[in-house]
Amino acid sequence: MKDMTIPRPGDTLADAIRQHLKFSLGKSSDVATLTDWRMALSLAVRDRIVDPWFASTRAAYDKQGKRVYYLSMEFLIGRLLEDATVNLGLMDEVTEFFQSRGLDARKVMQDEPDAALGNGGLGRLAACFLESMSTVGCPAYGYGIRYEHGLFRQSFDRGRQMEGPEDWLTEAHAWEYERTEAQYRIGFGGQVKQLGDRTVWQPAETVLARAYDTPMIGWQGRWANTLRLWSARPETVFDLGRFNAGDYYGAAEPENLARTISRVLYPDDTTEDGKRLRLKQEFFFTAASLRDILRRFDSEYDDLKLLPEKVAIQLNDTHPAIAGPELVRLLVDEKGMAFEDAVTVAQGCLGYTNHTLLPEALERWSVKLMTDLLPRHMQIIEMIDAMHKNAHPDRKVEMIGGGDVQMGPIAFFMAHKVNGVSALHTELMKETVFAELNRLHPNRIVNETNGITPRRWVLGANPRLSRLVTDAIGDGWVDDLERLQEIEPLADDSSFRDAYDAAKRANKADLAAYLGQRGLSVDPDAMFDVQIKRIHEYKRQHLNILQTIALWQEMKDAPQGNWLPQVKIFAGKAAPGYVFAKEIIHLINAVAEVINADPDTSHLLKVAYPANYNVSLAERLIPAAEVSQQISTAGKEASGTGNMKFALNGALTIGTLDGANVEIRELVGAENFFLFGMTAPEVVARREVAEHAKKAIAADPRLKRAMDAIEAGIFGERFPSIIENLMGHDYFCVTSDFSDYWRASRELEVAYRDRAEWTRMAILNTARSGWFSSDRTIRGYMADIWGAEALTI
Ligand code: F58
Repeated sequence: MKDMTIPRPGDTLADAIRQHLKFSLGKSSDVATLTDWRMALSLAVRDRIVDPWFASTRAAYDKQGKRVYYLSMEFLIGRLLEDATVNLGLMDEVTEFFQSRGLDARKVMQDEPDAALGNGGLGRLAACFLESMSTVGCPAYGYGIRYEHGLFRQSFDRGRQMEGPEDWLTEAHAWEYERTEAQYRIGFGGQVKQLGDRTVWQPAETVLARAYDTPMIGWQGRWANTLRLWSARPETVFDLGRFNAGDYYGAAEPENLARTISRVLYPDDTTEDGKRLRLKQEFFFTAASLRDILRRFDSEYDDLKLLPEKVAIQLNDTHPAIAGPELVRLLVDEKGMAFEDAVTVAQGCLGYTNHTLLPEALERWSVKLMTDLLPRHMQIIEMIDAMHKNAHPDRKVEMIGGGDVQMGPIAFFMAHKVNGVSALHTELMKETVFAELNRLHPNRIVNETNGITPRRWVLGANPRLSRLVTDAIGDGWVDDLERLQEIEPLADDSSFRDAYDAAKRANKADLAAYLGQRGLSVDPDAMFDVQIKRIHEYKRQHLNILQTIALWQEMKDAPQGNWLPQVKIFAGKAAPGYVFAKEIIHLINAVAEVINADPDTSHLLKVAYPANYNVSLAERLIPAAEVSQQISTAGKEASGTGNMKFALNGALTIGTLDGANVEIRELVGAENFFLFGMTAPEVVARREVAEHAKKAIAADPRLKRAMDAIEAGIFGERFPSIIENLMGHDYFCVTSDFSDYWRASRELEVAYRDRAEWTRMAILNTARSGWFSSDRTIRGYMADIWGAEALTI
């Protein structure tokens, strides 16, 4: 009879898993597949989130404090099961349950598909923030798009990147609750009419935004927030008239068109159609989120002037920047507020985070497209621009300029705080892209250096290191990461060092086995050197591979030399339309093929490029890394967050003074960091030197020889676009930084050979990187930008 009961959190987890297997999945344990077990476990864990989730929602209502709304086009969450299990402290129970059935709990958890609803750092930051907001008890909602297809699946065909669709939703998924009642009508196009003194937007086309909620549980189940993702659906599902007339395809057209909006993450925006769809996506989720926010506000308060006191809306980059004009539209056109008041209220609510200074990444939309798709918003943008010009007649900045609507300046003006994501980046924002706006609005720009959640990136991903730390200092570090400092004295304790080393060695063995299953055998005793991130010229994976070629050439000159065996690991995707980045991938794979097959050196040097980098692969690679490659052209990487994950997991950084590398180096100590390369101002100056690349190549015979080898076709093709770029304008100064990178790489090898000293440095990296917890970052946003208070249940 016991089997007949519905699983409740009061039951043991084992009972709940068994009951879900039977009643929710209709399977008996003798025929259950891995996916059945994973779903049964997920549902059992999910049940345990519901009570804290309800309690958090209730506590936020009772307190009547400020709620935070984090608007982001991307949430790169990866898998949720392990995170939830870790946060609820259920890992041991789960491991035991599956062990008794001859199953490996980690394998069960790895059956979950990654929710890859993001491109890279920006999306992953949003996911870390969701977890930290729950951990620190910040009442918050994440708002985004429920893409049917997340970031594409990467494979290689003769070394070249191929893209396939990622179908995370076609696999069983346990975490979301569809909210049929939370649905809004979102319009596009049409006309703006004046009805008496009221302005009315009459859209030509409308779609419905339907909410799907995923609870995000914090550490120890102390609080749970909601990630609310919008899915687009048609108003009329089906055109029966067309169907009856025999037009079967046509009958489904309205549905197809509507669903396109939430079909894929970041469609190619190099075509006019792509741009239109992207802007539609941005407005779609922003408008639905604002309506939802106002509905919640209206249910509690009746004075809209209170909005800034109760609502903080954070714009994750300019992707949701249409929130400014849309909020003003809602307040003026639908709530009857005066325009100036509406702007003030909106500014009081909005904050804007900038993630890049790269000019090509700053969003702008043609006036024509904006007018066509969002005619009322175009009028409001003109009014906002005029208001700003009135207040600052001498201003030298445009919200509408060169035929384009500039989303950066709009987001800046409509926000009461604008933040950069590392100290250096924030200073550069003030000096470059937002120099003029900073002059007009001093004190608006603040810095909030990025962070990462230690629950996923240390406790979950690196259980061996976590156990070691917890044995030494207790588990208080998990939500108070700066307590890692307490292990600092142990850096001088040889038995702790041995244990730390053994944990790293075991992580490396796991990774070696993983690479082995993918056809590449590597020696787990070699040095593991890792560069994982999106492939981009400014991140300079080509600098790394050039150095690898040069090293290989020297090894080949003297294979009997005292070389340090090493594995160079790369992983990352290139945007499908980014031809140069795809050439870099092709080059790395081509070099890997030749080097890995070279009998003279293959015991010394291997190059690995596992395909389809995602959050789950990062969780395997980072704990096994000994060297963290953070080698961007100074001034170009806004912050980086991978750099923090590596340092915490005891990899030593070789890097430039860029983004948060600067702060990492300050904290871990210059002597525990391998610095090289030009500073941001030196890069700017270097670009002014005539033929700087040619000069750099001529001055470094190793670099010349490596480039000659590529040109000579040693790696199959000759990669002319890369060679011409490097010999030509070399905007990212790969050639000029090469010599110093070579020097630092060799110094790093010398340091690595002294095992005790290296491990000491690695321990110091772990001990001193606690500041990079995203809990600290979130508390910074709460205090400096949101004015939100932490709550408990
Ligand atoms: C990244 N930006 C920054 N953008 O490059 C990185 O330095 C920073 O640490 C991180 O944000 C978090 O602040 C980033 O990931 C994107 O992925 C764009 C999203 C929209 C499409 C183009 C890429």
